[in-house]
Amino acid sequence: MIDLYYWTTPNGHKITLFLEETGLEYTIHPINIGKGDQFAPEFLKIAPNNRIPAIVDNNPNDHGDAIPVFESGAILQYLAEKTGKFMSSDLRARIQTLEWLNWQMGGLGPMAGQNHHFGQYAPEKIDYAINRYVKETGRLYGVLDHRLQDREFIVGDYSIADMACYPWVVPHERQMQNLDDFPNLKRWFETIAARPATERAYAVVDRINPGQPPNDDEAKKILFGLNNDDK
Ligand SMILES: N[C@@H](CCC(=O)N[C@@H](CS)C(=O)NCC(=O)O)C(=O)O
Repeated sequence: MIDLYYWTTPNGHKITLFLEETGLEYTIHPINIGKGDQFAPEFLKIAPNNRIPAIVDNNPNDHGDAIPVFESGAILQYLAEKTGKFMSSDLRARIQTLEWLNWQMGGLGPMAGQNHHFGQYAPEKIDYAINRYVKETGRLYGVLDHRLQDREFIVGDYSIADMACYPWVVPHERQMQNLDDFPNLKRWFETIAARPATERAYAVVDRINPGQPPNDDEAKKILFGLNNDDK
């Protein structure tokens, strides 16, 4: 049984995508990041960076004590190695999967995250910052589009590299990107969206955070350390 510490955000979706694909048994522990649950001492013991997602694997393959894992890339790699699924054991395919997983973790995720921040949440609209992150998101979409020009998925069969990237392409409109500009990416995106496990993973949102309320002032204070003087 996996305990999943989760909220309904792109990094959270990565892990429900994996768990729904494999059918691993899991229990969701909602961590409402707009209400500050990520700072609870019990959660920080598992996830010292006060960010979701995190897991605890109560039945590790070595039959030892439960293993906590934080950072979505590490979680995907851990689960792929635990199950032997969604990451090839072939030397060359494995390193490519890890390359693209890390590309998402160090590039697409942070740049698209700043795109969301400056485009939607920042109290001040700073053109330089908005343009910088919209452009950088577009550049990264272009890199992925090029990678996908002669293959169905990022590396071989559907893998943790795809699961890491897909949730960050779901909000493409918010990121001011038009998928028609990236035809290979668009085809890949539609293929993954149609997988039954993807539908199940995204259906979790309605159960855990129905209506997905927008971040209100209180949530912004918690998430971004904003107070009234910053507005
Ligand atoms: N590199 C981390 C990033 C995790 C992350 O930024 N999570 C966000 C939600 S997508 C979060 O928990 N934010 C809470 C906060 O900013 O206090 C990962 O991939 O796990």
